[in-house]
This record gives sequence, C-alpha cells and structure tokens, in this order.
Amino acid sequence: MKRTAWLVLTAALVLPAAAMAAEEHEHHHAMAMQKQAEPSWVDGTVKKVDAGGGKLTLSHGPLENLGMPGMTMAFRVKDKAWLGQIKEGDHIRFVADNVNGNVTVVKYEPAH
Ligand SMILES: [Cu+2]
Repeated sequence: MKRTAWLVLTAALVLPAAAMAAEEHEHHHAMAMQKQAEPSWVDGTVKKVDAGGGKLTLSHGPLENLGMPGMTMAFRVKDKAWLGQIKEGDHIRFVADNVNGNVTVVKYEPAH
C-alpha cells in the first residue's frame, strides 16, 4: 500500500517534469532554427584600417548570413568611431550585414 502510494506520487511528480522538458527542447530547437537566419558572429583579423575612407579590411571566416566564404575584404563600419579603436593585427569577433547594398560591420568586440 505504501509502495503504491509512493509510485503514484512519483509518477505525478515526474511526468509533468518530463513533459515540460520535451516542450523546452522543442522551444530551444525553434530558437536555433530562427537564429540561422540572423546575422552570426564570426572571427576576423584586422588587415587594414582606413579611417579616412571609413573602411576596415578584415580577413574573416565564413559569413553564413551573407552566403560568403572566408576571405580578406574591405567592410564598411556602422560607426566610424570604431576605426579609432581598432588597429592592424587586432583579432575581433564581428557581425556583418548587408546595409543598403554594402557589406557592413554592424557589431564587433575584441577577441583573443
Ligand atoms: Cu568577404
């Protein structure tokens, strides 16, 4: 009798938890699917800073959101003030996006 009561209680506690875990898994899966369409962070090495021209030349990994393989190229930057904070040889992580037809660094942070 005692054992039966314990089993019922255990089932009542465990089953909702299992159902919640499954729901959460699907939720995370949906989030991951959504994220692929968004610009993603990529590693880059600063090759040249052209403060006058407002451009930054980076050697970068694949930019999946732009369908671009890894290469070295010049980017526009969202905020030209960044060009005073970045120097040749720096390693950065950045997000690039197509802004009015120009491939532009829209976010960045120092990397090690
Ligand atoms: Cu490129």
